[in-house]
Amino acid sequence: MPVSKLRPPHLPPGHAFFALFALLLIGLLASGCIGDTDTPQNTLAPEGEVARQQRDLFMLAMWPALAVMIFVEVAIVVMLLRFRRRKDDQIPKQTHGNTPLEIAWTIVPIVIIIAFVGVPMIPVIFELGRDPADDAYPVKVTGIQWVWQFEYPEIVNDEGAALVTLGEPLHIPAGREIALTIVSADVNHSFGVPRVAGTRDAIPGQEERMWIKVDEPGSFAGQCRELCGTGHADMKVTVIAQSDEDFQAWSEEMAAGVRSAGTGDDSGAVSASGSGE
Ligand SMILES: [Cu+2]
Repeated sequence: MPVSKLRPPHLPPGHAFFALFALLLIGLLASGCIGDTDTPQNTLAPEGEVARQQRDLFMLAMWPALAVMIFVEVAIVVMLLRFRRRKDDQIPKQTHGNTPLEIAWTIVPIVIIIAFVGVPMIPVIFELGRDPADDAYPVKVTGIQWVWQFEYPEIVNDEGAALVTLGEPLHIPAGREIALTIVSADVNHSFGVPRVAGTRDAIPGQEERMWIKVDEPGSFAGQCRELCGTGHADMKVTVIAQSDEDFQAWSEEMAAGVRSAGTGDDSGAVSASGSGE
């Protein structure tokens, strides 16, 4: 069909209504992302060093992406309106390809991304992925269908047995680096407490090492983030960060009445709610 016969597409009224409806629906759904920053599992409201650095990495990538998106979308709209074909307009001279321009707009964005996003990210990624420090407080985390088990090698009873809890909150001292060793007893699980740190998978036959550090005493909610069977939704976890004195007191209390793995009949001092709210 000759270009002169082309007519601008026009939206039937039904389609326009649908487009408007879709737009409103997207707006409504997107508003759910704003939320209260106090929601229990808000990644964007970090309470620990790891979560904070991860949030900053996200922002480092998100803001330039947002700026590019706005620039491109505005340019498209301006060009569509400003340079649209009007009545009696002639077909302009047709050109195809411009090698220097294409090379330029390939190289320039790559340089910008490497310089402003890639380079600043590298040290943070290494810092977050490093092994826990030698003097970090150790806890062994085991994912079990469908409960979390925590072993505290530094809390031992008279017989030298380490404290093991099942389905109870993870207790840690606030302001101190914690060395988590994450394993699984059966299938893949994932240990995730968003306000403390991103997730780390618990994989059978594999030992994952991860460090976390919570700023202040508090209680933080998390849950298993790897579909692990019918009880997956109930596989919640609460991290309770305590001041040094409180943590010391709790440790001594636990050491006095220490239980070893397998004695599931002992209900213990801490309730096994695990919900964190
Ligand atoms: Cu799980």
